Amino acid sequence: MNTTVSDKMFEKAKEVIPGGVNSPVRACKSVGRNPIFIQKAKGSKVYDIDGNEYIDFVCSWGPMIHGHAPDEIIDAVKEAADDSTSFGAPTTKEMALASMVVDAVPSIEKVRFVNSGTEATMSAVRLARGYTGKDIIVKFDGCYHGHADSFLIKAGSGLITLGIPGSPGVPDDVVKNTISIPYNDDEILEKTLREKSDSIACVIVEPVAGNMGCISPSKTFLKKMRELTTELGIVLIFDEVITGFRLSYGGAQELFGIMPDLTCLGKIIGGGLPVGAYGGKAEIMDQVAPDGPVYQAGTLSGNPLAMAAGIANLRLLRRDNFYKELNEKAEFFADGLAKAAESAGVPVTLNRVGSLMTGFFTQDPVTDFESAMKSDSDKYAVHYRQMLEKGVYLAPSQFEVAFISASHTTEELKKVIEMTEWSFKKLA
Ligand code: HOZ
Repeated sequence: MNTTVSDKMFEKAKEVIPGGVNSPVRACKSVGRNPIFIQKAKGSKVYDIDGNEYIDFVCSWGPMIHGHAPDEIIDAVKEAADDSTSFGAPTTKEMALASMVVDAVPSIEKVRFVNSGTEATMSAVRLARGYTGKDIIVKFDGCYHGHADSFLIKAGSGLITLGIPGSPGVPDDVVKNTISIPYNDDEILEKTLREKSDSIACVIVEPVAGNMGCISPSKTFLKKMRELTTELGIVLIFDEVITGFRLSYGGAQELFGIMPDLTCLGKIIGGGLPVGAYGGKAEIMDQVAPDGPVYQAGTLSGNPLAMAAGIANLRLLRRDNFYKELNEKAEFFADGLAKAAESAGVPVTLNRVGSLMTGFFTQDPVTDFESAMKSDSDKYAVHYRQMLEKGVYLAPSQFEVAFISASHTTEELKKVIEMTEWSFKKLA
């Protein structure tokens, strides 16, 4: 595989963009090679600027649940663009998408659109603080809620990938208001919430962790969290930026039957355009300006192209058996990968929830940040490079998830399982 043009472009990009990328994991540092520059994508395939073709398991980190460039979404965006790309004023499109979100997500009665997942979580936390009059937020080690100051403490995604514990530039005064505790530990959760309930505004959690690799919640974790937060007057926020409209049409909350007070969304609701949203109980959402005193605003919020793409994306999800078929495909793939590891004699723990999965290079169960960190990232790096050579585009980090889309065919998945076995055997 020749990536000479990508390599050249990366050198040029580094002259004008920090690290040559607009989001750190993309620089591929932890997998020991230069990133490939993508030219275009269709269905399950991405094509780089050297003309190489890859089967894509990054899927733009989640939004492309139907694969790349479905006609319905492209047509909707083109049609919307003909009417201009932004108004900074109310439109019927934003009302239509809001209604679809309210109908779909069980706990959301009202929703506000923003431009990214980061904006959604940042705004939801401000709202929780405004609503409760308390300051402290509780998060979980290895969960990632975007890059707002309050969340960059023992965070997942790029920070765990690059081994960064926090970030310079986040004032101590902000850090002191964030408590980060282990994922899936009911005891520490209870102790923390009971001890500090008078000052805790909210608990924010990824109901399935997707930024330290895929980690499912234990049977009791979310239930306990819901019971405690209700009892102690703490707002419960589900960050469903990854899981929303992915694990089911109503997200992880519908799958597990646990209702948060506020939900953050992004990725799929924008069909690949920049969108985030936060929503929840009307009683809390009515505190947002202009109805209430909690301020949040944005020129491009509810942008007509993004709304059009989101509407088209959600419509496609309502096809009969969509999630059943997607999850079956993912199960087939995960089983195949686990068998490939076994046959190659490489210790791999395969975590999967619906169409999200991660193969951790460790023989032990991965249930939290600490156990995720035990996986052999160097092995993952070699595996990543070997698979790329064979035309498989994986996330350039051990601590991200693989996304299965409706456009991945069983034939393709079989082929990738075979390549994985080949790669694992080389590793062994
Ligand atoms: N940090 C996000 C993935 N968990 C996005 C990475 C990117 O877009 O580069």
